[in-house]
Amino acid sequence: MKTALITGITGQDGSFLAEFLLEKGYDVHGTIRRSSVDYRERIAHLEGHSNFHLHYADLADSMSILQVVKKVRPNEIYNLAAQSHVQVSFDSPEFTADVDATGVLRILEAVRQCDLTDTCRIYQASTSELYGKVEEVPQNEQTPFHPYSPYAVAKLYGYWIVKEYREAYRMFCCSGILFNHESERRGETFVTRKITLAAARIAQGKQDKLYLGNLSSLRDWGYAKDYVECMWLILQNDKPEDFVIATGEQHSVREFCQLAFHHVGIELRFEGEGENEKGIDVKTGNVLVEVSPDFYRPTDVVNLWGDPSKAKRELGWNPQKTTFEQLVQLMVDADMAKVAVERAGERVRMNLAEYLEKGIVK
Ligand code: G4F
Repeated sequence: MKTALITGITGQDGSFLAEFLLEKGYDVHGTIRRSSVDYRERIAHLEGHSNFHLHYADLADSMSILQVVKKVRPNEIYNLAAQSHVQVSFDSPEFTADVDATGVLRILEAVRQCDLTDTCRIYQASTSELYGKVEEVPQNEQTPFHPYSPYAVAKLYGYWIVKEYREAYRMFCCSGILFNHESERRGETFVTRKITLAAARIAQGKQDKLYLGNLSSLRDWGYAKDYVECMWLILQNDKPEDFVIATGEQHSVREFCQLAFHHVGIELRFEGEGENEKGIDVKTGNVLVEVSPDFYRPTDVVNLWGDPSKAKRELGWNPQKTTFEQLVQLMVDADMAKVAVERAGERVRMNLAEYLEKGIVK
């Protein structure tokens, strides 16, 4: 039985990867951070599984990383933990650098200090944000990097330190350069989830309007569940190499929005430009989407489009397993159900309050 250690196991990718590896028969260990608020929602269904174990550790704390690596002695480490929000990195650049840059070094050094360099393979969650102010479209493994946010600069260090340890110490460590990957488990402040949740709330009368930033930004959006398979394939390869993971298809934020609203039965027409652009309900004429400069970034990456040819050819990975249309549909369906459950809960609470007031129930 192989043993895997996943940092960031409570996140979207970590939870999908844990499920994937458990199905493959792995003993799965994950690191979590101490917090007074419960953030284990995505992995709650796995707790209690005999091959699933959690440990307290933090990428900002080298001793905690060293201890968990020493205890678990994993065959594979998937370093998915990060401060992953690009806009937040402008407000917390130092924290982002500590976790997303130095944190990678802490993992690599822990493996070295525990004498696991020959037996432990390491996957580093790298990002298409490295291409930033893009110098080529579409982007592949040879495209020059031009990071364009504190997040991307930190992740660039992570990319290069992995390459350095691979060459200096012959470690099997690789970066997956992942383009945007979304799902029903995506955090609610990333643009796709913000849109699908708002579309569901607007359709069910729980929200009036959605405010977004740059509607023209272009992304290559894939399904996170498909991407974790590729992370695993990268570590099963004969040689340690870096791979672009993307769908090879590009869409704008505006297009994502139109498709999401279409799935809840609302056709949107966009009118105007820049800050004055609006998404209007074709049937009612109501303005449902507006632009707010609050969501603009000091520097924004606007043209990401990945070329997954290498992963397709060398790993046999299928980048189009879930299409863009299917991705939007499954996210909207999940949020429609979530909002419906919330509304049902509200109705029960309201009825209960009324019954208590009238003395019908005590
Ligand atoms: O959904 P986003 O916040 O994702 P972003 O910045 O592309 O980063 C994500 O993908 C990267 C992979 O390429 C990861 F490395 C990273 O960790 C993260 O998972 O924004 C996508 C685009 C941006 O251009 C942003 O300016 O959407 C634009 N946008 C427009 N309105 C918005 C909004 N983004 C957010 N979060 N919120 C808005 O209201």
